[in-house]
Amino acid sequence: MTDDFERMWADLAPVGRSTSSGGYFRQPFASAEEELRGWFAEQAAARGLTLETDAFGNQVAWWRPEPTPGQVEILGVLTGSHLDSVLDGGAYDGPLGVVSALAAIDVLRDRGVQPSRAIGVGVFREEEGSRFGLACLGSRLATGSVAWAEVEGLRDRDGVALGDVTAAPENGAGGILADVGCFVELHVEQGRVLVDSDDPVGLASGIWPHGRYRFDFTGRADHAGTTRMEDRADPMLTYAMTALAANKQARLSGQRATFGRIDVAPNGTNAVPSRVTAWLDARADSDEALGALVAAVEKQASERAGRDGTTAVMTAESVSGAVAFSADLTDRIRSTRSWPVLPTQAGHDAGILSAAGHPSAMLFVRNPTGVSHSPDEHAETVDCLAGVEALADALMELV
Ligand code: HGY
Ligand code: MN
Ligand code: MN
Repeated sequence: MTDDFERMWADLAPVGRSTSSGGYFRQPFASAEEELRGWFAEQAAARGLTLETDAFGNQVAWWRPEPTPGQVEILGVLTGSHLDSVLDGGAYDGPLGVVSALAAIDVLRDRGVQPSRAIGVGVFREEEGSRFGLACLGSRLATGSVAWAEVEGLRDRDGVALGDVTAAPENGAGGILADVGCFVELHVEQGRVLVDSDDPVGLASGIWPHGRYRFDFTGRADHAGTTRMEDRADPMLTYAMTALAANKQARLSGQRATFGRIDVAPNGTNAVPSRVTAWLDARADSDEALGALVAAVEKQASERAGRDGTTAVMTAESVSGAVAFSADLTDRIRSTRSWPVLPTQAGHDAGILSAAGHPSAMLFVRNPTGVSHSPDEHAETVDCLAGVEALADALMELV
């Protein structure tokens, strides 16, 4: 199994990798991600799995057992994750779940397992929302959590509309998840709980509610030299004070707030900008706390704008409510090994499927750096292999 895992991992390592940072650029509907999806199709074919692909490009490769006469067919177990990355992302966030799922099927076959129900390996597209802004776009569409009409107009940074690069997937009875009974996603841990434990693997209790909010700060373009400070309407100042306020609010309330993306117009060195657009990523340990955090930041942005003679408008672009994973499914997996259970502040397709009514659970693999959404994200091969065994044990328990 080790060779198998390492060979697949070596296949993926160079795809979409930056030669300068060592990070990954695997945005959906672009060449690196398309190459990965082609690789997945080859791996599925090599295992005799039946590959289904919806119009959006979500993929599920099925291992369907021979039907037993008279046996009532039960919905399948889905595993897998995503292959797209954030900008300059790590190697493990997403792909580890896909490679581990394929390796786990190999382990089950080595063990001579004849599953009583189908096992699917899923690859959801645009999980990161790094191109079109909405997190878990592929799984939201596949579950019908969002309608195509709501998203086909989403545009990337170059102004390309989603509807111009792909089509609407079916969902419901004709969709790619029609045969899915439950979902077990394996993912690299994005945090440092396991690194301090003796366990290479953990289980997720749930996902914090989180969202992405666009702030449009509008001011008045002017000369950087000839305009007196008191005569300015500078949106960069309003943005800067808002970023400080968000950081303070989150620290004081024990939540998370990040401004990681900003766009300035006209972005000149010797001009007061006319507009600053900035995106807040906010996360909190309850829906109420998230609402309170975002409302406080919005209020302080407006107040600051009033003082600066600018305007500040906030638009929610992507919101995911609190997720509590299936206790039954998690307990059944824990019956194979009493892995520690930990919360996560990172969003996942398993959260979308759970919210859409598919019982879901997550396995985490130890990340010694605890770092993610960065080239520094890491997992030791020995821990990855422990993750494959844990996933194989979980699938055996479920099929
Ligand atoms: O942003 C997230 O939480 C996830 O990594 N997509
Ligand atoms: Mn991920
Ligand atoms: Mn991620």
